[in-house]
Parts: sequence; structure tokens; C-alpha cells
Amino acid sequence: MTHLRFNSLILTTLLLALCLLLLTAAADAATYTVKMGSDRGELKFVPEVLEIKPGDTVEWTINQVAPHNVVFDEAKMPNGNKALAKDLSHKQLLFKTGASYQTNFPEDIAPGTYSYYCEPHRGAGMIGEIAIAD
Ligand SMILES: [Cu+2]
Repeated sequence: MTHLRFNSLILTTLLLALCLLLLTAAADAATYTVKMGSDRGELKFVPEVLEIKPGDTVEWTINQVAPHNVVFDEAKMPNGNKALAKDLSHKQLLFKTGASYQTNFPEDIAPGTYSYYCEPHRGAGMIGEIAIAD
């Protein structure tokens, strides 16, 4: 009986520790906003370079000179992971000011620089980078 009680105490303690770990991990993840089109109407992502950590989320929001979209450059993916480029991208064009989409960068994503562009304005230099730290 005592032995059983002891075991369940250990189990409860382990479960509590696990919950705490999960909560801490979730609290650490941040959400960042990138504007599509600068306040002055330039064809840019603002900020153009954003540093984040694995697990963070980026929200792209229409600001000026729409339409825009977000396409990760398959040719410039760290580790050449083309499938991931597709997963991170939002090909659908957004038109309305304030419209947005989000991408979560998974916990197990490789550190490095992830380059993306807006399809209609790539030629005009509407290119951004998400830099993922170790
Ligand atoms: Cu654009």
C-alpha cells in the first residue's frame, strides 16, 4: 500500500514538472508583426530583416500598396528544404488594409536565414528575411 502511494506521488510530481516545462516553452514563444508596404507607400516589408527563435510566429499584415503575398524562396532555404518553403509561404494575395496571415516557425526548424519575397513586387525589391537564431 505504502509502496503504491509512493509511486503515485512520484508520478504526480513528474506530471507537474512536465506541465511546468510545457507552460514555460509556450510562454517563451513570441509573435512578431511584419508590415507589407511601408507607411510611406514603398514596396517593402517592414522590417525587412527580422530575427526570431524557433517556435515563434510571424504575422504579415497589409499596410500600403496592396496586393501582396509571402513566398519563401525555395532556392535559398537553409538545408535546401523545399517542402518547408511551401509550408511557410502564403501564396494567396491579400488586398485589404489590415488583412493578415501568420506562419509558425516550428521548434525543430534549422537555424539560418530564410529569404522570402512578394510575387507581384519581387522585381521592385520587395524581399524580406527571417533570421532564425540558434
Ligand atoms: Cu507586394
